[in-house]
Amino acid sequence: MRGTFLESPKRYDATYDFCFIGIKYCSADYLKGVENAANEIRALSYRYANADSTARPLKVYNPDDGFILSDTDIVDFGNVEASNMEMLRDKLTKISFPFYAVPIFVGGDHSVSFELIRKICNSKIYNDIVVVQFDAHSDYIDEYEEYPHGSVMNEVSKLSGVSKIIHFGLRGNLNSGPAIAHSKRKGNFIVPYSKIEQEYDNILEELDGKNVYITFDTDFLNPIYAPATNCPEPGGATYEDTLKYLKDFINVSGCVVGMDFVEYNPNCEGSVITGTTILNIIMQSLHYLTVKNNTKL
Ligand SMILES: [Mn+2]
Repeated sequence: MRGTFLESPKRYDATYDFCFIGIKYCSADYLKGVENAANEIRALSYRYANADSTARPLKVYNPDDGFILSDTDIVDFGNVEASNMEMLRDKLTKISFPFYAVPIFVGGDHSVSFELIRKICNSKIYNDIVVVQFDAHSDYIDEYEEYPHGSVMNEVSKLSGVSKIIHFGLRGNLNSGPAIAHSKRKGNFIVPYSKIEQEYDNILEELDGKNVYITFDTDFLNPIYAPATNCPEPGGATYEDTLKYLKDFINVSGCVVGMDFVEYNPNCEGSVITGTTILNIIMQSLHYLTVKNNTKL
């Protein structure tokens, strides 16, 4: 269907295993642009939809994995648009999807993840969720009212359904020492980018068999691959490393209960390269999730 993610059918048109949900929300004027991320990703995804007017199966192919989305049933729920947090919460409450469908939330600044994870927790289907935060920053400061995108993980950690946060890939001079120390005291797992290799087996052990929610901040990536984000930090992961981490984490988990992709700002320089990188990370994640589900059957 024209205008949707990978020309997917819209909600109610089909059965599905995954739902693409755009989050059209920005918590602060100086972050403006992030609310357009989902529509930009949809626009960039046309290139990967079938050129011969057949809607499915998708023929996206790469030399490493072969056809990556031929078994993937995804629908596009459109956008959840909100001008404040209460409205976002209210609109999210009204959305429902079957328990087996994995929501892929795209767009917004990082503040939205609190409402997204809260929604998953309130479904009562999952508890004891480990949140893996791909991010250069811990987002664990204590001032949710003033800096919602910088304190979102502090709020997430208070949700009763969340057992632990893994801050994965921290680096750079926009971090807060007291915030990281606070999170550590709370029993969360701090993984600086420089320690990923050293801590890798411990991370896999933490995720083994667990309910896992993945929140992906664009600035986890080296800004060479993804410059269009509000708080870029020099250094960071390559595209290939990122795929390896996602594949391993998805495979070792018991169940991935949801994913979000935030902090992509199409208004910033390098929008197309960033959007293309994020879009491909989403497609590859869908592939890893589909393979995992099919292996389980
Ligand atoms: Mn960040």
